[in-house]
Amino acid sequence: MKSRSMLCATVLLAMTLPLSSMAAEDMSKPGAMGDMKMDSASAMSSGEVKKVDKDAGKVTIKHGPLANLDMPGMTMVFRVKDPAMLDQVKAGDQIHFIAEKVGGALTVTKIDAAK
Ligand SMILES: [Cu+2]
Repeated sequence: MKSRSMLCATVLLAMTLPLSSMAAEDMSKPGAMGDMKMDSASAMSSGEVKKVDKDAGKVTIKHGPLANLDMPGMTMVFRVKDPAMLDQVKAGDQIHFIAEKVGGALTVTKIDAAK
C-alpha cells in the first residue's frame, strides 16, 4: 500500500512538471502560440509527385530542401507508411508531405494535396 501511493505521487509529479514549465513559457512569450503554428506548417515539405507505385508502397517525389532530414532538394523514391495514402495523389500532383526516417528507410508519414 505504502509503495503504491509513493508511485502515484511520482507519476503525478512527472505529469505536472512539463505542464507547469510549458505554462511558464507561454506567459513569458506572448507569441508562443503563433510560433508553434509556424513550426507545424514548416514541418510539411513541398514537392511534386513524379510516380506512384502503390503495389510497392513507394512514391517518387521531386522535393524541396528537407530541413528535418538535412537533405537538399532532389527527386527521389520514398516508402510510404501506408499504401492507402497513395490513393490521394497521382503523378504530377503538387503536394505537402512529411518524410521521416523509419527503421533506417526514408518514409513519407503524411501526404496532402497542395491547394
Ligand atoms: Cu531527397
